[in-house]
Amino acid sequence: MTNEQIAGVFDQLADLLEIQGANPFRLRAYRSAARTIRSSAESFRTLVEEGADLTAFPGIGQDLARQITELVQTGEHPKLKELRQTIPPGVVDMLRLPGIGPKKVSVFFRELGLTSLDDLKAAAAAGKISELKGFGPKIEQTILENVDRAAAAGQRVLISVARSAAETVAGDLGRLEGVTRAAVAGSCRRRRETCGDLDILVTCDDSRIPMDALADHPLVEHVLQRGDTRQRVRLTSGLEMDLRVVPDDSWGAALQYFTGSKEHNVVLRQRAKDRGLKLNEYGVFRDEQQVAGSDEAEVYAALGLPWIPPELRENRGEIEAAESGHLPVLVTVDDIQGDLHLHTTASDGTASVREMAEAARDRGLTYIAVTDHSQRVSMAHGLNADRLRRHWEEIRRVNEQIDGIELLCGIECDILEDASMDLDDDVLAEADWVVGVLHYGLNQPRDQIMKRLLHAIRHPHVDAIGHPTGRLVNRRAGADVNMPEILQAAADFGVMMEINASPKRLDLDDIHAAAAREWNVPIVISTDAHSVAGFDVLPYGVDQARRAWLTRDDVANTRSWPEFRKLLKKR
Ligand code: DGT
Ligand code: CA
Ligand code: CA
Repeated sequence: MTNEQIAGVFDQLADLLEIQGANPFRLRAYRSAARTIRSSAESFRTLVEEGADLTAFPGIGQDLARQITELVQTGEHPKLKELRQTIPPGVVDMLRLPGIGPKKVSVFFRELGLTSLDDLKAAAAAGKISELKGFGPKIEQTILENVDRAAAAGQRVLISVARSAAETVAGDLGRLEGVTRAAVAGSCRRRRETCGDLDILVTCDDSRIPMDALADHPLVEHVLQRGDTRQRVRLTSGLEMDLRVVPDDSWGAALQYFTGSKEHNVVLRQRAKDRGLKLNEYGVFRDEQQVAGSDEAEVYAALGLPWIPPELRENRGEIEAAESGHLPVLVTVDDIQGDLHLHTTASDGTASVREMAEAARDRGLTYIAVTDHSQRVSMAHGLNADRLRRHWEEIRRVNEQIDGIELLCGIECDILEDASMDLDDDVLAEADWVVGVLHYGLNQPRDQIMKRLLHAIRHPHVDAIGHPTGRLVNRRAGADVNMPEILQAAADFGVMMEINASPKRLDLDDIHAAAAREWNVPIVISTDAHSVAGFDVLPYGVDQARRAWLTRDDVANTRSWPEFRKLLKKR
């Protein structure tokens, strides 16, 4: 069981208990445990197997520790199983509707006996919802408008897809006459690896201007809801977008509120209360008097805090760090000097060594390692020893001819299913840079996966582990890796860990990259470019590093080649 799966069980438990009307303290305990488990770099499965004391984690007491242990050992949670038998899965689906939480769902289920979105749709169409005590025609309307979509929904999109749509729309709205400001908020601004929907904010005296323009925007399929200051649309891609038109003097507060995360906002709002203030999307208020609101940094300042970068706003210690003046100075795209993972026509890339080198130089890089595939990846035309040595000669030749960038002879070498390397030691010894990777057998049992990774890390010529878990965002869970053990070995043997910047991979993820920092393992952010355009994914890797709290120092390829070189184990 992965941490995500364990956390998912406790989230479901909380939802079901809430529908059942359970004690709010118990719900909160389950949700907070889910959050702790999800944001831990240590595998709870391993901790249980090793008999570790789970109560050392915040929010996990004796009872939860026992539940986690049982869940890991048996793969089942008896209470969840029992709840699922009393509350049909279709009831839980109703939670996907906007504005419908567990309390309302519980009324639908218990008072009307509705057990699916279809039931709910029929009840709303028959006017039965607005007859319920405490429910009005507005809720009925919302249900009818959204129920079909909720039945189809649930998919999150990659940050690359989200950013491109959100920034296009925000840019276009920002150029409208009368619109003074436009920005992307929500998970997209926090640069989460996936987004559930997009959130856009604008300021304009006449809210009809941006709303009409959005309704007509080429990326928009149709308008789902329109109010005085809020509009929800569906893009042609299926992704949904919320537009909010906010007053000028609330701009900063709205940006803060709608950037989230919800967890970060909850803590901030409590902090405001503790200081006798009120914080909402309109500003910070003392009594009825606005003390901040037009500027986001002023909102934080009113709460006694410096501005916090959006990537950190997940309630993972950023408010405490801000309070004590220990916010990290996060790495930026401009800090990156070299790219240590890319392909050419020698294996499965589309550009030559020279074309890749020139493109890298145009983007301001001062060195690249050309790392084509090794022979095992036959589909990608992987290189055997002979072809690799000839390829390296070509790289050296181009390196002599070209100015302004240093080319390194590298290889992306497979770590085979039996834990041996795909090329002989004498070949690897000749490389300037070796990235060891798992491509095949990702479903092997943990012991074998660990044997492979540890063997590569201890190998005298391996410099870094590329896309360490092999996961694909939204598509494939990574190999079963005990990350702390890997990081300890990497620290001991002087091996770097990659953040693969491809938005499909982002591997290491934010949690694991943060752990690498704790273990003092240098991170290298690489594009894995297979074409000239492939270099453009670099910002996604840097954003992931920022979400992991990494500074320039933590990222090895912010150094010049001579400085970077000093970090390599074989020098
Ligand atoms: P997503 O869309 O699932 O990728 O994640 P977000 O973070 O974009 O969430 P979304 O779109 O539901 O809401 C945007 C932001 O609005 C969210 O990050 C924080 C704020 N927000 C939404 N609902 C609440 C709430 O109930 N309480 C608080 N404090 N903030 C909220
Ligand atoms: Ca969102
Ligand atoms: Ca939203």
